[in-house]
Amino acid sequence: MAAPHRFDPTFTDNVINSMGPKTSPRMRQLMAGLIRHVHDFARENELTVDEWMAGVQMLNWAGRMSDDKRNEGQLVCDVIGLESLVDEITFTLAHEAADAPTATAILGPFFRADTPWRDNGADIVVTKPDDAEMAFMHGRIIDFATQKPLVGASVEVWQASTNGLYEQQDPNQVEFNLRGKFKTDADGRYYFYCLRPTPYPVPDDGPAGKLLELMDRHPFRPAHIHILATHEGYRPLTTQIFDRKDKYLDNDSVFAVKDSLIVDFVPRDGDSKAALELKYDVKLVA
Ligand code: MBD
Ligand code: FE
Repeated sequence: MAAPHRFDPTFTDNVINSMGPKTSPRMRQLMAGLIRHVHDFARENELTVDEWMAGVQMLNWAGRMSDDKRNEGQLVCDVIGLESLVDEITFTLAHEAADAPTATAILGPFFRADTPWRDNGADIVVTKPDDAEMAFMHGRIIDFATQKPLVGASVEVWQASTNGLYEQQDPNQVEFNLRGKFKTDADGRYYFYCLRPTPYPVPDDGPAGKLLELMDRHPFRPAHIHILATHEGYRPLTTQIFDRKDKYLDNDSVFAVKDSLIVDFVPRDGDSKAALELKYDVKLVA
């Protein structure tokens, strides 16, 4: 009997069934799903060799562009909403309870694991842009179940400068500018000076930017500050907060905005370092 034509869906079953017995159940499930969906995608769209090869070249381009300062593969996932979708799935599975703790948001490609500790009250704006609007950010890390403050919890923050660049993208910023890791004090509080964040475009000189252009989409993200809060015995929380005044809240190029993560910068009196203030409490779940 002749082999089934490749258009025939039984071909897909053959590929899936070629997995051996040592494959883990989860791997088998994920690969079966992935193979089924990409085969269906190819069949439904009558994908040509040229179109498939363009996709391969985009993946290779993303790989070539990626290093410890740039995670282009992640950015490609971001512009098609995949990191936001898996973030939402993970959050929903973890918290079936109606009353949710602080919402999560995607980590994004500019996190640095080696960010230095700074003392509460420090200024993360080491390279100060001329057009900086300074803000005093403060809040508490709280146990979601008891609403009690958590002492000695860690809060890591990072943000882009007003020129739209994170420090690792910009040779004119001091290393670790606009990043810091803080420990909550005896009242569970953290506090530091930062910039009022400004909207900026995701890097669009690579495959993610090319995809955006081909889809006739803009690269802008609303102004945001990244937060990673951790405490022993609690689920680590990765999130971002967004300035309510931003014009890109409804069309973030990486689809990360959630209503509960929109915050208000308010005027701050009597502080020569900052004319604005932002209070943000983070609720962790054990
Ligand atoms: C960013 O700054 C970011 O936070 C995300 C999620 C994606 C691209 C650039
Ligand atoms: Fe970011």
